[in-house]
Amino acid sequence: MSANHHSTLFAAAIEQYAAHGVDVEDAIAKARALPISLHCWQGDDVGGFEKAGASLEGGGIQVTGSFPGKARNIDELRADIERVKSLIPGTMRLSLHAIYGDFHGAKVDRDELEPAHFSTWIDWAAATRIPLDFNATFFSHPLAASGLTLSHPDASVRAFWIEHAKRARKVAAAFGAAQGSPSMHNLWIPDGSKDKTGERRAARERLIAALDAVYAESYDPATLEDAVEGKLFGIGAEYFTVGSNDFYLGYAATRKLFLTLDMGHFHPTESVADKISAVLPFVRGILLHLSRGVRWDSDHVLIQSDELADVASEVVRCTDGDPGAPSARIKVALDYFDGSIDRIGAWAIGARAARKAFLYALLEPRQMVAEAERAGDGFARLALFEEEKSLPWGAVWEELCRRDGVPTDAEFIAEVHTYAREVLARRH
Ligand code: RNT
Ligand code: ZN
Repeated sequence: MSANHHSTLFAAAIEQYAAHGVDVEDAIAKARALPISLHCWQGDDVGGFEKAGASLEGGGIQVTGSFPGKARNIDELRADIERVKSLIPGTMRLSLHAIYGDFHGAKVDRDELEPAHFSTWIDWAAATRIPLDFNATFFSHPLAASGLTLSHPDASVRAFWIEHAKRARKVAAAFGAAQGSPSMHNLWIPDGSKDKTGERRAARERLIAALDAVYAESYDPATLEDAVEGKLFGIGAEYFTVGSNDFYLGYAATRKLFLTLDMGHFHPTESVADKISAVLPFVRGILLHLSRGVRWDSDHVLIQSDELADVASEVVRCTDGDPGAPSARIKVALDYFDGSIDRIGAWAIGARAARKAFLYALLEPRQMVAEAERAGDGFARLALFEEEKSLPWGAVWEELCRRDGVPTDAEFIAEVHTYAREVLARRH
């Protein structure tokens, strides 16, 4: 579309939204300011750079697909992340996993991790202005192969993973100190059982004790925040998941941590959007893992679904209309992986969908909806929710892309194809 044609449509959109009590410039500014933490693991199918000792056995993380061009080393992954960032408007962060350290080929076991293994990431983050978040890695390791880590009956196995998690928090705190904004450390463990177990209570008691050891040391919240992520089930752990959502809701509430809500970690008909206002009063904050479950926890590429739109609207409502305010107690991260299509394109489709969803939510005629609600006019309220869907938000999205110098939807596919041809095709 020509720039002229676009300006005409954008001007019309401003007017139409104003008639609905919505300030388009304000929505653009707030959508742009919301930090979205890009997950590093879409770039290499959750492989990481820890060669020796790695094992894909156990852990419930599964990536399917063997599309060519995946990042094979840290330089390629960083180049890919920078490319993806150039395809997304607005403020980005990056979520690293512990297995993505810069180990220079050395075997560094998980209980030996140091901030020094991430010093080149800290430099990269400063140079690219992408603040870092972090995740301890409790999968792809021989001591996770049994499917149990922090809740393992063997105290020495638990001790190994406790040490890993403590060190991961220290790495995250080093990120936070260097970047001047807290690094979010998220903890997810695969622990569970394929079949019936008499161990539910004992396993959960062991997990509580292990987590208490992990979080014993307190850090300045200006450098580190901690989140715990539950799950419904995993592949190979269909019957019992030690760290279920109920478990972590209680744990986060009593220990004043963030609770991670991953959109793929619930029964398919459960509404994650609904959980936000239910949980927020009781926990330190919420970390969202935006994802798309398809039948099971499949981590499909995020798209503009009703579920995502509902989550974004609830985030906007629960942050008083400013989800990116530093004081907002809801943080947004991405978590999906697909190795069956162009990985850069997959990454960017999801990140763009996330930004779109928040822009759309910020453009919602909230005042008019609230007025209809106060007046007890349920019909008008529902009609407004319907009307919202045909308001010209696409022109506002295009404007945001243009201002940030990233491809518009019409340019997006060609941009991804160019990188595939010029860069990815050379990786054999
Ligand atoms: C797994 C969790 C977890 C992981 C990442 C790689 O079910 O969702 O967040 O996807 O840490
Ligand atoms: Zn997740």
